[in-house]
Amino acid sequence: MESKQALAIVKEQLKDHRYQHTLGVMETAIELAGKYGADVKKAEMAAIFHDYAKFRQKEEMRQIILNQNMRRDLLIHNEELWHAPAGAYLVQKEAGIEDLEVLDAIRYHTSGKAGMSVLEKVIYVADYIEPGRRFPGAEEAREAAKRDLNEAMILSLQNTIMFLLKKNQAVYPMTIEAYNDLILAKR
Ligand code: DGI
Ligand code: FE
Ligand code: FE
Repeated sequence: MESKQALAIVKEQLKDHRYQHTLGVMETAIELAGKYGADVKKAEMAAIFHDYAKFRQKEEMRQIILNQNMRRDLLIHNEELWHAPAGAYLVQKEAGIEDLEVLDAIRYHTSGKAGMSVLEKVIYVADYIEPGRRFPGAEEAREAAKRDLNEAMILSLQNTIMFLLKKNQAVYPMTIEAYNDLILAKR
């Protein structure tokens, strides 16, 4: 699929602010993929579709998680996590994207996971540092991404985990596993 067609499909699913974020993720993901040796075309596609399900009804996403035999523990954790795995399913079903590497980059873009591929890391980090992101820690992760993709991953995960802890929220096990995996690999 051409990126122009992909963008037109996604634009219909998103509010304007979220579409602008998607354009930022696309631009950043293309840059990171070139720098760190991921497939640039796949990075572009995954970035365009990564938030495809962001505005779907909670109930629809809950049914997808149940019916597609996804991890049940998603349902007891923050609903913010659901649009990533539900999105991977819907992008395949509704937009006809069949590339498993692209679908997995969408699937894991919120939770992260242990043993992420370079493409998955590119999308995770691009989502965190795209130019529209202004939250504390974004600039630090942006600087790290210029030097080392894993360092940028670690900073993003640390910030997200600390953000959740400060709000007294649970942290999804796969997010902790992503963090531990990267930290332990440094030793
Ligand atoms: O969809 P976006 O807003 O672009 O970004 P995202 O897909 O990374 O969603 C991030 C939100 O998910 C962020 O506000 C934190 C929230 N969240 C809730 N529980 C968890 C979580 N994020 C992670 N990584 N792990 C959690 O357990
Ligand atoms: Fe997202
Ligand atoms: Fe996003």
